[in-house]
Amino acid sequence: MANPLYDTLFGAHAGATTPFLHLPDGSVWTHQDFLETTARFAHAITDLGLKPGDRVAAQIEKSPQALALYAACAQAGLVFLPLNTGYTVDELTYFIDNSGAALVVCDLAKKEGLTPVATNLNAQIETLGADGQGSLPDMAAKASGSFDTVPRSADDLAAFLYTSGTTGRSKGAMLTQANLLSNAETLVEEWRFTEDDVLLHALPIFHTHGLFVATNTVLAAGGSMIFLPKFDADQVIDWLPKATSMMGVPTFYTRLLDDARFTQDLAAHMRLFISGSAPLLAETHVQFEGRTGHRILERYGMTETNMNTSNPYEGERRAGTVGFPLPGVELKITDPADGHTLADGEVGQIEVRGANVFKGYWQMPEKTAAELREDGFFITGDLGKVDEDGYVHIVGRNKDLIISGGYNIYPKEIELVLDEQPGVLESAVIGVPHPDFGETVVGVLVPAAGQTPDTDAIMEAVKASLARFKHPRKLVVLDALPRNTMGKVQKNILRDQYGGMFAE
Ligand code: MCA
Ligand code: AMP
Repeated sequence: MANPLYDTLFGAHAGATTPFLHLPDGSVWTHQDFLETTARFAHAITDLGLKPGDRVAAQIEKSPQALALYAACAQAGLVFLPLNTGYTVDELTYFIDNSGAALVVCDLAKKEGLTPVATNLNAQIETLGADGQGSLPDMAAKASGSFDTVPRSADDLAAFLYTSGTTGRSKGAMLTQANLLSNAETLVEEWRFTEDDVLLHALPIFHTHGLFVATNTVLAAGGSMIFLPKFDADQVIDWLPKATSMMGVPTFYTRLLDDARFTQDLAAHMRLFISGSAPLLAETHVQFEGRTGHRILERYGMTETNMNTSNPYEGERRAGTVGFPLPGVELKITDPADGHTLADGEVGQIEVRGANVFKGYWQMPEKTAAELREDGFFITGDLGKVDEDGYVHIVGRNKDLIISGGYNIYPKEIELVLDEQPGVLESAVIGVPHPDFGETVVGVLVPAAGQTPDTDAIMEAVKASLARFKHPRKLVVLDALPRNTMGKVQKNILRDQYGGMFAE
């Protein structure tokens, strides 16, 4: 095949006049409409001089055109680098620099702030707004609706997704065509997606969940999506009767359960609700079944690996577990100390291997070597066990990570900002339970000798450098951080102390 990803997910639908995207205003894009826009974008980008393998960094609002930019990169053999729309210029500068992006696509409102960054880093800059308008679509409008697909092999890179690390420096996870395609094809089978499926899509499209798990799976099946700009309970409730399936983070489901309009009747037409990106409380699972008669199917994945495990489509979807390794994915539980494989029932680190596992971190060979073993097993940093029936349970994390509303937040990144603030000697950032987001961020500050940190000024400084979802929801000032005899900060003690802060 000339370009496996493009040909299978997109090209396969050439000429199809069946719906692909149902938009909130009631309009519909057919598969063919989408492919024409894709081809025009592919012309526009290559006319700018980009060559296969170049990176396209995109911080753009969700729209059909934004999705077409992803498809256009696949068609032109470019590496798509989607970025959270909440990232600040500081954060974006790192991604553009580290990836060596040749083109930055952003909203018009962000252009002024990003132009000096792009210029310094020798990247071109074009705009694409939430309404589908901008300089890139302007160029695309003049181009042909057909484009000669650039040949690629399954091992070529298709996307970079940045994921933070324990050191606070984000790493570009390099995902190949085969990584994305193998996972999409597996999920179609496992979750029984067909061309009759209408997926309610309310996730952002700059992460694995919304972009690959949701979109690629629907595309591989030839189905369609109700493409909402974001999760909004009113819109989801309006559209749910027209959908057959939905994917979401646990916050979607707890918010729906909090709404009296969300009833069994409303969900009667649905065949499948899927949850992932963060732990779904067993209590939510049970409540959801009581309300709708549906058992949520929980699955487990990572940016580096796409999806690893899933509860069964047929068979028991067991609350509090993430099901079984997907076909083609090997999973083992190992001892973090020496890597030896542990017996079923024992808790250790989760390692996975398969065609889904990424190629490594962009230009970070040491970090790649530390997490991706030579034999192909990837050390996820999650702690878990396999029970007597083969279900995988995630019981904790061997990495300092907070998951808030499905977004990953690495405390170190926030601590680095807090530590720099006037009057602060040091800081520790912890995740505490939150009724809406699952977990939320709390910053603990230790004042420098004789000083009183101005927490309002510190929050302002945090705003300037970090995306909103990473901001501490509370700052606490303490005389000293609890430490063990090795001098390591005991975050568990802080979590115990402040864990009830946001209790309902
Ligand atoms: C928005 N805010 C948040 C979050 N989202 N703060 C913390 N955590 C968040 N997740 C900010 C808003 O900017 C706002 O700031 C305030 O919090 C309240 O916003 P609200 O209106 O309640 O939020 P929202 O816009 O409704 O968004 C909540 C959300 C959204 C719908 C849960 O965060 C979301 O769509 N999450 C999905 C993330 C996702 O796709 N993760 C997949 C990663 P202010 O107070 O200033 O107004 S991929 C992954 O993890 C792996 C591969 C996997 O397994 O899938
Ligand atoms: P990310 O690095 O953003 O791709 O997030 C991946 C992390 O999200 C995993 O390493 C897990 O810690 C977490 N995760 C994803 N799905 C689940 C799930 N169903 N249950 C618990 N944690 C999950």
